[in-house]
Amino acid sequence: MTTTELSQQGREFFAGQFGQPPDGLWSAPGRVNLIGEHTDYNNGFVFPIAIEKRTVAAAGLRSDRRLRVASSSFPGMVEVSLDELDPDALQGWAAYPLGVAWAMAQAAGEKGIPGAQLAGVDLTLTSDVPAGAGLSSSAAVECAAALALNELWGLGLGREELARIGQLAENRVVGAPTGIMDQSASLLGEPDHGILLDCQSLRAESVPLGFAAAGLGLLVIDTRTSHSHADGGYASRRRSCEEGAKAMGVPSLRALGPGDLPRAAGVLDDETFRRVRHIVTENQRVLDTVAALQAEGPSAVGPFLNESHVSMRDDFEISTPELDLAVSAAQSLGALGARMTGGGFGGAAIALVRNGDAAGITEGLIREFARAGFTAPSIFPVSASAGARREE
Ligand code: GAF
Repeated sequence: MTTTELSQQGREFFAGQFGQPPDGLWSAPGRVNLIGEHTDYNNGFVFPIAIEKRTVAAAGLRSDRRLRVASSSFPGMVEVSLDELDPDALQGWAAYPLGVAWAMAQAAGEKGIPGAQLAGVDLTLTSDVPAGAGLSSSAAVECAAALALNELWGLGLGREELARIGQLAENRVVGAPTGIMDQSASLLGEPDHGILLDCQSLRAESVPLGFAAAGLGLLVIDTRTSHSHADGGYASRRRSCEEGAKAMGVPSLRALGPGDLPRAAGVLDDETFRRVRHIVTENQRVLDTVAALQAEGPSAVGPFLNESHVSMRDDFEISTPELDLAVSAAQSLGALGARMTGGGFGGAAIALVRNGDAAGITEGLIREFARAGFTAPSIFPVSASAGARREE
């Protein structure tokens, strides 16, 4: 769906819910991470892109203190007063936009704008980012809502602050202990560029990808096995990383390089060592990927994607049989590189392919999934697209 069509739907949905047009429309994209998985909360490096699938927030100021939110993907409207916004009481899909409103009110307070000065808002969400596919539908909602509220409330917060607000909503309100990558990708993305983000300094560099010019494209293979980062697997990986850093006497795993791994092998138990080795080698792979891209062009990144998958499968243990099949089948069908993307335990893989091979690889993947008795995957191309912005 084009953003114009999505905006049109958003405008109509808002009018249907609230009986008047919105004050504005803001959109934010989902993301695909090219490489750098679980490195963000270890203060490491990530290299995601924003994708063309987006969430549109249509919003309008009210004259009272009510917040009303509705989503075209879920039934019902959720209403709460700004005076009763309790981060522990928000649930379900509405926890994302209302969690952002709560985090935003905190940020306003820190800027010396008392929460009592903020007006109520009506807000609707319309999206074509598939939920649960590892494409960060949640960050798209958070960033679209954050952009809308930032402007309607006149807070003037910068993109780095908005990314932190989205992350805070997700950590504190939704209860998923995620890092800053997804919100940063959604807010900072640019067409045909990857975002090299240093999650320690939050310094972001837009790196030209040149996929299309090289005749290459990126396929998403959504295994349609869903995942949730509020479940135990993500949190337990995060805990292992923190324990590994503590045992190694460093503030975060970012402080370790490949040269520290022999010492880590002596200090850590086998499982923690493998978790740590994934983070340390993955940070290096992000930097190597960007260096190879810049020196040799996009077809040089394939081997790093493949290595990243092996590391996630064997060391970090966040892959699934469906993701492993998506990756191995894509590789044997001619992809230049493939890996699972996102938090893992389900969701999607990506494959870097020559455009002329995309149809054959897609057919072959569907065949292999059927042969394995898995649910048919949803396979579609994505390209690096614009970050969050006001549409109207
Ligand atoms: C999820 C999280 F939200 C991100 O912060 C990141 O940790 C990712 O999993 C794994 O790289 O998308």
